[in-house]
Amino acid sequence: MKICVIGLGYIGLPTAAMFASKGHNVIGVDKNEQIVSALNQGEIIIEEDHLAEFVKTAVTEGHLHGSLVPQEADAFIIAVPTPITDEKKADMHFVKAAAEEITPYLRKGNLVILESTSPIGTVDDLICPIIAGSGLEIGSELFVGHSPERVIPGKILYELVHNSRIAGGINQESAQRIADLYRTFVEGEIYLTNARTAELCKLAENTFRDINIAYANELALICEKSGINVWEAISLCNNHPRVNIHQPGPGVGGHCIAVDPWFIVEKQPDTAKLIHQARLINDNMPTIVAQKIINLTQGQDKPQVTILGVTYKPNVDDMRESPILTLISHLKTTNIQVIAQDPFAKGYQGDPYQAAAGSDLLVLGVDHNIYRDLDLKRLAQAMRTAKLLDTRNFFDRQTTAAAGFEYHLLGDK
Ligand code: SAJ
Repeated sequence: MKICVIGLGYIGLPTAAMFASKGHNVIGVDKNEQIVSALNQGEIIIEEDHLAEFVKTAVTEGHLHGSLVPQEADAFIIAVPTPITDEKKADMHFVKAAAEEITPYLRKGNLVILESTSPIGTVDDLICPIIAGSGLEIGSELFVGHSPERVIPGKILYELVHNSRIAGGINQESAQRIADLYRTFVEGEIYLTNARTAELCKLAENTFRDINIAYANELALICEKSGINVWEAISLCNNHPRVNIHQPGPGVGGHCIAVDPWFIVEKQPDTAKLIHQARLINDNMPTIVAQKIINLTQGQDKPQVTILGVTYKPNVDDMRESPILTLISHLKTTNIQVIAQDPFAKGYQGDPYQAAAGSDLLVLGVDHNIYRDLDLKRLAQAMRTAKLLDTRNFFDRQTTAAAGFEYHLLGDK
């Protein structure tokens, strides 16, 4: 089949390469000239394990091409960003533009699939009216639906193949055609449903995780006040066969979990109360950590703090919605001087020992595996006051104490 994938980001590009690897003729479309010209040379400008080699092979074998504009194809997959506005509303202008862009190229029998995470009703109320402009009858001449991506950054290629998938169509025929297309590379189950259910499921999965993390964060604050170590408590609770409490931390970041629950709240603010509250709890964590930092550096002349980790989660280079960036902007409104270091984050890749030199507090913000190699003694010696605030239960209290640190742990007395 000829497949046109609109949007070559963290989802569109791996998906395009995956279809190409199975022999389909894939056109990857993006407005960004840098992305398109890199792709046509078999290169990528984003970081994801094994993606560079995978894309290179697809391009070299002649199955994947980049283009600034769509072309006629059998199937069109829309994988453009759905960011959030300052008012916490889904910004759908990329999806709208993509639907408008493909409309002149649509032909009888085509399949149009929305992959971007979107509010309930996007396929029915936004996409279908636009592509109806092709003059083709929706449901019998044009098949349409939503098949949300559910891959986790860092393991995208593995999860694209092995995760189960939802194929939500505007009618049964559309759902079936979507399932048949993804079956080319999906080894997990593919479940058929309608488009609205598929839209809700994607949002509900990420919201489940957000609420669970908010619960862990609330427990962390409760435990601090009760003189209990929340990390030990959660680990003990999770021995129960039906309990799986997530981990607390300095907040929830990324372009999915910190964003998607708002797409539900936006449509039904009076009903989605728990979902809204979880968002507020998680969004408040950087403020809570900032207050701890202020308390731990109180009385210090010209306090300086070094933060290890800036990305939204460990072992990735993505800084979108990172709670650590929020923490840094909070601290910038105080008299505390902040130095941040992160081996993955562009602009923060300095030497960790130099970053810690002369500081009064070291804050572990992101639990990158590479921080396991840090020489804690050397870090403590470089600092003016060897205090450590661990927001991820990454370090061991005894080990840090032996290295000379006064150790403080989020969610502990
Ligand atoms: N986090 C915690 N505690 C935890 C787990 C995560 O504080 O116990 C924080 C992380 O540090 C990070 C944020 O949550 O700041 C989100 O990270 P994540 O690893 O939970 O999720 P994402 O955003 O990288 O990917 C999620 C995944 N959704 C689920 O696991 C339900 C992925 O499968 C989705 O495809 C992706 O969102 C997406 O694109 O929607």
